[in-house]
Amino acid sequence: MQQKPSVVMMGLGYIGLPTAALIASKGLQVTGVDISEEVVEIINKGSIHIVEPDLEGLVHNVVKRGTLKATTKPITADVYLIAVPTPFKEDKVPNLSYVQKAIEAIVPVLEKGALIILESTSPIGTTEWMQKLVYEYRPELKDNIYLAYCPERVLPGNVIYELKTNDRAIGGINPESTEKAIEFYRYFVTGTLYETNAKTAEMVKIVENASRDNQIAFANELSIICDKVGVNVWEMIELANKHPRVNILQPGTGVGGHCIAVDPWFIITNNPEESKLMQASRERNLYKTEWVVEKIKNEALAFEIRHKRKPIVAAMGLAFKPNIDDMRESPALYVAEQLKNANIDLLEVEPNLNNGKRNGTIHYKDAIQKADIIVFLVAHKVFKNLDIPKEKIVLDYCGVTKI
Ligand code: SAJ
Repeated sequence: MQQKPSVVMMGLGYIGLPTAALIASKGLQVTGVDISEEVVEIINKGSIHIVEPDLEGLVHNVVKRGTLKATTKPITADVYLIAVPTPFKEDKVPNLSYVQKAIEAIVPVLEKGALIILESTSPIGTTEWMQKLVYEYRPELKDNIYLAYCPERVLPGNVIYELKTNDRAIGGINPESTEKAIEFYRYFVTGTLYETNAKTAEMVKIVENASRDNQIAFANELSIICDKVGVNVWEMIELANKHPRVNILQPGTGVGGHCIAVDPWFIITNNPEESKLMQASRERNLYKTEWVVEKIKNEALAFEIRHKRKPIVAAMGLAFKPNIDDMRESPALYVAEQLKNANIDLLEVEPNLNNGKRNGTIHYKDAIQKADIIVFLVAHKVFKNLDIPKEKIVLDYCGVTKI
């Protein structure tokens, strides 16, 4: 029987850690590498530093079994996976320095026949750039190592399940690399593995998120038009979606998280003339959040004029999307901050937060009692079917109270 390949995972964050743990659970020997000593220490104790359902138990098991070990330096392995951040600077230019550092850490221990796979969202051409970088440091390895790009496409909150079951697009710098990478993913993915080339796979990842951004922008634009003409946007979309070929997404407070609001820039920055629609979608979604802030401020002002006192406003939900506690790039959090900056008396509610993650948040039932204006910013499950006294003003920007 063929021996299972040894694996090094560079980056133990939201994608790297679950992927490393899943691979280790299939009996492959995985060395997880992270620049943070603290993260390494936490993982080696069988614990985790991020919030993701089912992850802690999985990490605990594979660490105990000895198939996952965390460290700050890579060792020689058959397969190197790179899942490090590719953040943006202010000017929206992707920052490949973490990928570069990962490659520089790997090259001294690389051996002939190794396979390097990049999973981080990256500009088109990054895998070829990685290849050049490796050969610059180790010219003798030219044509003797394999490189491929295979984007993750898992949904935060459902990562473990989707890592196993999602189909994947896998693109090598040559057909041999693609074939090697596909063989590797077969160890832990049950979804279909589609062969392509590196550039296509890189673009697929960005386009998936850009496409969702575009579709949400359409829904958000509809919500602004509906508000002006006096139509209930939620009812209207529900009815339009009864058409067999129409599937409009849901409008909201804006687009948050670290993927959809960011990834379109990976294309826009290098192709500004050709990506006008993507830019417009991005701008539309950003504008939606500002529009929500203005609507709430206007309502508060109207209340003050009517009642000769400032209202108390409840911000219901701070996370970037329903039923999670993640507040990164959250439009709801942005709205709350803007309202506070405008000296509005604000009660913050985020039922998914563990104690201590944000000071001053209160229970949603208390907020409903105390507030004059109740603003729904995130459609958390617990906000459905709440009993809200008739005299309260309700502003719903996420459809949780629906029709
Ligand atoms: N949103 C809306 N209306 C909708 C759907 C979403 O306003 O109808 C908002 C959400 O509230 C949130 C934002 O969009 O603020 C993004 O949420 P999401 O659930 O659409 O996506 P993410 O950011 O959690 O994960 C996305 C996923 N990509 C796609 O669905 C195309 C996921 O599969 C990717 O793996 C992930 O980005 C990533 O890492 O790139």
